[in-house]
Amino acid sequence: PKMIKLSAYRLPDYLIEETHLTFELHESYALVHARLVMQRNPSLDTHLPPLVLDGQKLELIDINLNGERLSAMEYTVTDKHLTLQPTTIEFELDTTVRIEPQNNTELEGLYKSSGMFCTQCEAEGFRKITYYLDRPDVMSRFTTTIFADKQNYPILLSNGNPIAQGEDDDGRHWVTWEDPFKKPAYLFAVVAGDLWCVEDTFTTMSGREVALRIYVEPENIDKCQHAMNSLKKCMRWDEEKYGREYDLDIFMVVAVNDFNMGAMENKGLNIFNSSCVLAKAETATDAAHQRVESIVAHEYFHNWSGNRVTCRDWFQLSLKEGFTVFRDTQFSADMNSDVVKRIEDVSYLRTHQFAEDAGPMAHPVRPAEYMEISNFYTLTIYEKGAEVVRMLHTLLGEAVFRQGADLYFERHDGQAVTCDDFIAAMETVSGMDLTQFKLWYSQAGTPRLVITDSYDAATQTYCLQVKQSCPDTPDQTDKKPFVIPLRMALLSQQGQSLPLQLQGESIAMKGERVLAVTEAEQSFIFQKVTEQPLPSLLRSFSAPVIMEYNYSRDDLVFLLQHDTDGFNRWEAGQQLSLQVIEDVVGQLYETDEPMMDSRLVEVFTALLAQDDLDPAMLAEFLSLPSTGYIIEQYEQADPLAIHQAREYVSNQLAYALKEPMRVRYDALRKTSLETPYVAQASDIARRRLQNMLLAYLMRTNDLDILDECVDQFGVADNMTERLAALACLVNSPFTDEAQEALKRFAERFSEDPIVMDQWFSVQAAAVVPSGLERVTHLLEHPAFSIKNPNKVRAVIGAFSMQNTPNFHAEDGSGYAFLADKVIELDALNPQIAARIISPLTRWQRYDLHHQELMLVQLKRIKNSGELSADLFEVLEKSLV
Ligand code: B3K
Ligand code: ZN
Repeated sequence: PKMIKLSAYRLPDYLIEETHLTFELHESYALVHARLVMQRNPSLDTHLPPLVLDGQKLELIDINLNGERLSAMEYTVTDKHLTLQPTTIEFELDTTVRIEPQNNTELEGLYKSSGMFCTQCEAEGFRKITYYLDRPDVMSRFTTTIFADKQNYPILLSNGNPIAQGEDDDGRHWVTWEDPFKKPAYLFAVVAGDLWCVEDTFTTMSGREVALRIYVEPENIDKCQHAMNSLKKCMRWDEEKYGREYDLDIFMVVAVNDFNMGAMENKGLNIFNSSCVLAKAETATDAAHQRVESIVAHEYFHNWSGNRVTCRDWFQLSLKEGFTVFRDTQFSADMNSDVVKRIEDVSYLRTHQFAEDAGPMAHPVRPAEYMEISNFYTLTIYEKGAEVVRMLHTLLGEAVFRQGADLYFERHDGQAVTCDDFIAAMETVSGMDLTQFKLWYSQAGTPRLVITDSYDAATQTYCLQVKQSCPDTPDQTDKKPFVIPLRMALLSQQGQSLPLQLQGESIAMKGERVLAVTEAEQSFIFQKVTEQPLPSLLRSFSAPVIMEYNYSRDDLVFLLQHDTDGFNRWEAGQQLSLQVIEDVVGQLYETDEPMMDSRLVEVFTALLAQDDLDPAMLAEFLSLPSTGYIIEQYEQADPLAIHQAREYVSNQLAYALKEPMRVRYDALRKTSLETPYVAQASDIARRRLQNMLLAYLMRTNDLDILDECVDQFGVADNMTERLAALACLVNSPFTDEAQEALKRFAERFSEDPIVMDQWFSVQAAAVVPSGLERVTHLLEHPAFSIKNPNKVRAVIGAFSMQNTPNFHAEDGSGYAFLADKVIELDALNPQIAARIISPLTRWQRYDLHHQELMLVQLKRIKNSGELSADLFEVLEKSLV
């Protein structure tokens, strides 16, 4: 496979004004007929170069140009292209191709999932359906007719509005859909199946009534209400927050079981991984409910940020993804708790995106090149991209940012544009020059901020010295300084925010402010600072950077209790816990009984005793940094020692805090028993704290608590409590109770694949001896299928991402297992293979012993035979 470069972008030679598609769906094949109304791109000269259409895995049956069948001499077909010579500026091209959706295991293009036909076209799947100019800057008006057996496929859907339908004598029927909006092929979709739907309506801000439909397999019809509620909420929110109104008369969501990602924003016909739509109390956890809410919103928001204004080319992917993730996080923050949402997002970013940015696949938010675009649907494009938009929001302020968004949508409605166009709109409304800010789009790697300070009591001046740098990443060295918004406050000894007046300013700002760090080294001098302050820095994580400031542990304890910024309270606690765990990592090489800094127990005790503390915040404060995050703090991590130290600290906390935790747990559990399940913030917070306390308490191996846990597992009316109790049992030494619970769970939910995914992953992630053996057994379970991405993620993904002691086993068996599965998967579904391999690609983060073991497996995969382009690119980059 060859590198595709941003610098090689050229306008398309031809445009497709209209696209008329006919699908004839049969059990063993499908015929796709395409009539394309085309023209030479009017922005270019009138000479007529060869027309090169994309097409893969297609069998060309018929081809006509302007109504005349082409002879074999008049076109050429390769495994990637169909080439022919137009003779007029405007022309019509008709093709008929034969494809085999039922044998499509890649789940890209047209494929079958649980008896239904569905499509996934982004990024380059449309070329597996028909010959086309499969690039986002070719936008066309689509009409689509689907023919299928009426009995098996009563529902036939595509984008836009249905305009005609009919029945044939042979038991087949058809429906024609017309999408009035021009769109790139990646937003095309068809669905055919035996589906039921939940219906509702939404009246838009201008008073138009929109029909809302969620289509699912009949057995899931009782699990759609939460998604429907979420949809109505996010439609209203987008009107209120961004002034964006929905534009078609119908909005459809379809749930499919076999899906490579979460969901897809096809115009008017979103297709979802069923795990991201279906949710009800008995089967879905609180986290799953929140995921449904945010993904429904994300896909809906794409209707403007992605569909009405789309990307010129795939290098601009973050234009729609970063912005849309930012929009969905704002929405979730508004629906739930903004601080908790920020904590969750930052934990995820720092554990996973920072790891990506420090590894061999590191790339800028706007990559300069790629081999396989599917590999670039990354944490960097999505999450770091959202952070970049968030920084703009911070620098411009809410009101100006909104003006910029309005201008962007207005200027570019109906166009395929670039990240520069987005920034240009923000420059116009703010009057700011964002040239330096744009380095966030072109420079990869996580910037470091090192901050020191000094206070001079005599002059009452306080100086913050800020240094920034960014490590080298593949193909990038000597990076220029970024624009880093540093939100900060200065706290008095009592924890009050001091007035902030920089030298040269005549008035002081109260509370907090945002400093714009723009240079490699920069000082900020505050005047009239009446006492030695304690700085609260990078509040709400105002930039995606690694910040170092040398707080003492007592400072951290103070900030955890008194900082006026909720996020920074949590952050102080994370720093403290991290230091305590790191101490233990060091000591474990010498002794089995390390000494743990008592301040952690003391401050946790104080927090537990504080009655007025929001349970959601308390739960966040009591969670130790994840093993993955701790690993990221080391140059060369010893994953087993880190796991052991984290376990040790957790156990120590559990024993030390057993009494207050038990009292609190009992009270919360009682409320849960008395309160019917509602997936709303306050109840979610209660259950989260309750489950966290249960997990700590179970560490004490107390039989009385075991009874409580078994009871919570058995009587809970919701999956949040049930699954948490199951996880506690499975991770405990009480194997009989665990086995019994697993058995009962499987009996009860065997018919529900999404619930069974949770049953699989709880076991795959269990940090108990012989974890690999258990996982190998799970693969043989009748409910497991390697062809289903959710199952692969639930078993193989959970094992390699969450099961530190077993995946990183000293003998390399965990790595060999993952390598075997990657090889097996690559032949079926390259996108999933290229994703699931990622823990091995992070080999440089580990100690030499683990590095060696990982490299052996990476090389074995590389030499295992013919690889997909997806996997090839990942290996090529990981093995340099
Ligand atoms: N845009 C899709 C992602 C498609 C990925 C294809 N490999 C989902 C989303 O971000 O909304
Ligand atoms: Zn998206």
